[in-house]
Formats: sequence, C-alpha cells, structure tokens
Amino acid sequence: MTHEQQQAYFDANIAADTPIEAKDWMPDAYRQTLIRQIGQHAHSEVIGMLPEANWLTRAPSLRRKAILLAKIQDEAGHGLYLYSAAETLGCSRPDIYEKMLDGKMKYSSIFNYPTLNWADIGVIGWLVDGAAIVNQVALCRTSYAPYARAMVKICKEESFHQRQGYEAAMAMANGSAEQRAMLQDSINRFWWPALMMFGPTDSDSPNSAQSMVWKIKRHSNDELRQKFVDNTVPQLEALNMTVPDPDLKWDEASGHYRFGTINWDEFYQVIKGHGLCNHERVGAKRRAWEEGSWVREAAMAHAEKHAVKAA
Ligand code: BYC
Repeated sequence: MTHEQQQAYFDANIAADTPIEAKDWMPDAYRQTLIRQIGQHAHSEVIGMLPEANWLTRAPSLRRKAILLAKIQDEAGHGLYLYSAAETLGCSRPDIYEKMLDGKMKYSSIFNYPTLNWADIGVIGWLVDGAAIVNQVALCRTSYAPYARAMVKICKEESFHQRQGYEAAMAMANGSAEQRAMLQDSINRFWWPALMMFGPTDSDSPNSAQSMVWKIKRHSNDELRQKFVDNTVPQLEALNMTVPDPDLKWDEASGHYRFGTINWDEFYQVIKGHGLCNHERVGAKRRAWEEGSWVREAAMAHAEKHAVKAA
C-alpha cells in the first residue's frame, strides 16, 4: 500500500471504531501521542504507590494494613500492564522510565501532594482513584486496543480502590469529632488537586483536539471533570462533609453542579516540577532504580545464558 492508502485505511478504521492493534500501520504522531500518554499513565501508577506507602507502617489495624498493601500492589500491577502496552508501540521501558526520572516525561500532578494524616489514605482511594476511574472508564474504549485492554482490568481494581476509600472515609465520618475534623482537613487538601487530575481546561489543552479525532480520548478534560464533580458531591454530602468551594452550587437547569475556578497557576507549577513533593517522589524512584540495577543486570544475564543454551 502507498502511504496515502495506509493513511486512508487507518482513518477509515478510526471512523468505524475498529480498534488499532500493535501490528497495524499508524501515523507516527498517533504512535508518539500514545507513548506520551500511556507512559505518563504508567509513571503515575508507580509514583502513586509512594504517598500511600508512607502510611503502611502506621495503618490503624491489621485489616486496614492488608487492604492498603493489596491496593499498593495493584498499582504496581497497573504500572506493569501500562509499560507493556507502551512497549507494543516500539518504545523501550528503561528509556521512558529514565525520561520520567530526568523530568522529561510527566506523571500525574496529584502525587506531588503529601499524605499528612490517616484520613488521606481513605480520601486518596475515594477521590483520587474515583477521579482516575471516571477518566479510565472512558479509556476502556480508546482506539488503541492494547491500551483499552489494559484499562478493563485496571478499572475493575480501581473500582475496589474507590469503594475501600469511601468505606474508610465513612468510618471516620461516623467516628469522633477529632476523626471527622481529620477527614474534613483531608478533603480540603485533596479536593482541588483531584479536579486538576483531569488536565487543563479544554480551551487550554493543546493535545485534546487531535486526541479526540483519533479517539484516543473519547471525552474532553472538562466533560470528565464535570462528571467527577456530579458523582462525588452527593457522596460527600452523605458523609455530612463540606466541599471546600464557596462557589459550588446545584444548577437545576443543566442538571450539573457548578464549581469555582481552579487554581491553574498551582497546577502548572506542580507539573513543571515545583510541587510540594516532586523532588521527594522522583528522588525515591531514582534511588530505587539505582539500587535495583544489580537485579536487572542479574535477570538479563540469566535470560542471556538460557538463550545461549537454547540455541
Ligand atoms: N498531571 O493537552 P493536555 C491512578 C499535562 S494514576 C500531570 O490536556 P492530554 C492512581 C499533559 O501530559 C492515574 N500532567 O494533555 C495511581 C500535557 O503535557 P505534555 C493517572 C498533566 O494528554 C496510584 C499537558 O499537561 N491517569 O489512578 O491530552 C494510586 C497538557 O494537557 C496533567 C492518567 O494518566 C496532570 N493531572 O490529557 C492511586 C490517565 N494533566 O505531555 C491512583 C491517562 C495534563 O504535552 N491520561 N497534564 O508535556 C490522560 O487521560 C491524559 O493524558 C490527561 C491529559 C487527561 C491526563
């Protein structure tokens, strides 16, 4: 096929909602956009283990500790599925991982905020995984099939994460005045950063238009953010907690909650590397990468030895 025929075939498949597989021809810009997004998504999963791991040794009961351990292990698994999906596009895992360590690839802004009290663990499950699910359910229908398949399993696990988070928050909401205050403090710190997870507002999102044409993204950043707010405000009210937004109000005419202005300066500072925990997070991953180099070398030597034997 000529280049024009390949492009026409690809465009027809996108128009017909026929998933694109790894071996199919695809425009280079589509491939690069996917490596960027899937890579960022994978990095977010593994960096996201750190704020939660901070509370593993201080979980208030064995039950809470076992749940938290399982959740953190799930996040490592999500990272593995996503790095594998990225590799099907021809990139190398160490290369994109090192780009993240060098600040050349991003990970989700949300993980640059500290976990200061136990309620943060419930609130991360509820709000952060809750925001992630809204975005990721849409990604189960993304046009690149290996990414869509990874998302199906990830969404099942995220759904458990969201519920365990809400259940932990509910226990605190039904607890002492001190526990309720701790929960409210956590909601106050995580509410706005959770809204920022959906990315810049549509008019300031440089990648959205093309990603929507390619059906990598099925909904815009603002659509998904609105869905999250509409889902979550009633959950918050059910706990008798307050949304830290004086402008939040129910709009009967549109059937949506209207919310105040997001602090976009803060968002851009965080994604440029100037958030509260950027240095700590990347530093921890860099140390683990360097200290684990002997494991990678031993595994590669083992694989090579077996390859020689087999030949
Ligand atoms: N944080 O043109 P835009 C989880 C960047 S982890 C940082 O709208 P796009 C969990 C964006 O990359 C869930 N950067 O971009 C894990 C772009 O920069 P570059 C993580 C952000 O890609 C452990 C620039 O801003 N989920 O659930 O069309 C424990 C302009 O943005 C952010 C995913 O990664 C951000 N929040 O749309 C617990 C979902 N937002 O790359 C939980 C997959 C934007 O041009 N990703 N940027 O330098 C996506 O759906 C899309 O990439 C986004 C952004 C909606 C995030």
